[in-house]
Amino acid sequence: MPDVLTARDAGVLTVTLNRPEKLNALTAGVHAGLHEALGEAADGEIRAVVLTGAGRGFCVGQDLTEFQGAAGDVGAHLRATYHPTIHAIRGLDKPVIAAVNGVCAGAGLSLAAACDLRIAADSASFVPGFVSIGLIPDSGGSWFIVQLLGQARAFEFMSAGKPATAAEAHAMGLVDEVVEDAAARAGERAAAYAALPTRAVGLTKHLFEHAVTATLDEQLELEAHLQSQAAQTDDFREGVTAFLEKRPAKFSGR
Ligand code: T3D
Repeated sequence: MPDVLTARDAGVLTVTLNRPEKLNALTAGVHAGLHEALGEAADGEIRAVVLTGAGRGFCVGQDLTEFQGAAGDVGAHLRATYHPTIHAIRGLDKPVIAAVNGVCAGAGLSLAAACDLRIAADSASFVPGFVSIGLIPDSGGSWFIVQLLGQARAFEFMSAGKPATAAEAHAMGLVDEVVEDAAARAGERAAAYAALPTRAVGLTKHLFEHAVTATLDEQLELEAHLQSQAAQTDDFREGVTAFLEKRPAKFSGR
């Protein structure tokens, strides 16, 4: 079986990490599969993406058996494998929803945090991971988790190495929803996104990403620039026409 599976349902692409016996630990093979799947997600027919794990784990980060003996140049490994994955998720102009079906640790936590939304199963757990083996948060974890939790809480959570339950993760702002079946709920949320004006959703993602480091003037300029693009879409025309005709809009994603 491939290390990463993809399935299409209408405009939704579900990407499943598929090493259930190792709780979907990340190997070179998983990275390659993930890059291919995220490439497939760029297809214009896909309007929302769900990322999940097979079995009882979401993802437990780096496969530590690859670190047996000398770890080698870990920085180079991160640049070559993890960074392109994180950039692919953030650069995708459509929402990526993490369905955190089970344990989520180390770089698996970074992967979930890089997504636009996180839906957790009530049985899921969140394990900082890195510090427990003498490493620091990587794969964007030090950036996304600060964005989500704020600096003080992020430090407390990531430096203590203590796992959080799904309920605790929700209380601290790490996950958006806790439900019994994360994959089912993420599928519902993705289907709802797939019926929205996809270009506007994607441009909003880009705009908010930029806001993290921009000045007000830079942000005002980007809003004006991207609004010009949004106003050129079929979905903008449909949205206005539907409003004036007092009927529900039917968005095509174009
Ligand atoms: O350049 C770079 O790559 C650096 C990047 C580093 C980024 C990182 O991700 S560092 C952090 C790596 N992750 C961890 O430290 C988590 C390690 N795992 C655990 O602490 C525990 O497995 C969990 C708390 C997550 C879950 O515990 P439990 O009791 O539910 O399951 P288990 O029995 O420990 O694991 C089930 C199997 O998965 C087991 O295999 P086995 O013995 O049945 O054949 C276990 O060895 C395997 N597994 C779990 N995590 C990993 C793993 N195998 C390889 N690598 C793992 N990270």
